[in-house]
Amino acid sequence: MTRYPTIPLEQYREYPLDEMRQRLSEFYADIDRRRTVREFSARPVPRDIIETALKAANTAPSGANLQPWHFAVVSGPETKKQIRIAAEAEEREFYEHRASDEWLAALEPLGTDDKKPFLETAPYLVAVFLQKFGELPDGRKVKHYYPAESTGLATGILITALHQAGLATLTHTPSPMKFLNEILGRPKSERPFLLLVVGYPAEDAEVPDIERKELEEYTSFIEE
Ligand code: IYR
Repeated sequence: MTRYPTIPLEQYREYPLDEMRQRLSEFYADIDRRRTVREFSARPVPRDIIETALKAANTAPSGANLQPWHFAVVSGPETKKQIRIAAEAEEREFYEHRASDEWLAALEPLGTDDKKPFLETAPYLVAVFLQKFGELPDGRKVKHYYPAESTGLATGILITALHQAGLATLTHTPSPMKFLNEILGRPKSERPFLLLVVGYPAEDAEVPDIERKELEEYTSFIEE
């Protein structure tokens, strides 16, 4: 492989410190309002909004810049229904048999159960797939590096971009999610990573009154 040619870093912008603080505190105040929503409105969202958010997601850093993700964007009612039926079947198994008592206890405060009506109500379901391998135009396989980390980063940017646009999301993780490959026609080399439910919150949506950890609880600064 030959090296990429290099170009000057013209897109970088430095801000004076006061502006840096201002921008960051505005960003933090905004992202701090993000809540995972479980009740969605059926109001449509234009496709270009989703496309731009996906372009933002695709800027995520990735192992060897191989961009090891695929986003299958579902808006068709028939496909959403198939996904709901399959997800609810897995979830019934999960809540009734597979989940440990400890896991069920951790979920209890959230009040989640095996009913997933939002999978049909919300205008978009974005199924995020992690590609263990990529495929060259001639069919040869290319190994991907750090695909889980990379796809997680891309998904984080996607959620942030959609929040920035004023849309709500739910990171849904039916387990196992193999049914998504079948319904969405994705190859075996792709592992379903999560199902992102996207739309406006329902008018009467409520969220659990949770708290986030304090900075001191989740950070350590090593200054010598
Ligand atoms: N996948 C199940 C259970 C679930 C698991 C976790 I971890 C959550 O934060 C929430 C739910 C479901 O979607 O209900």
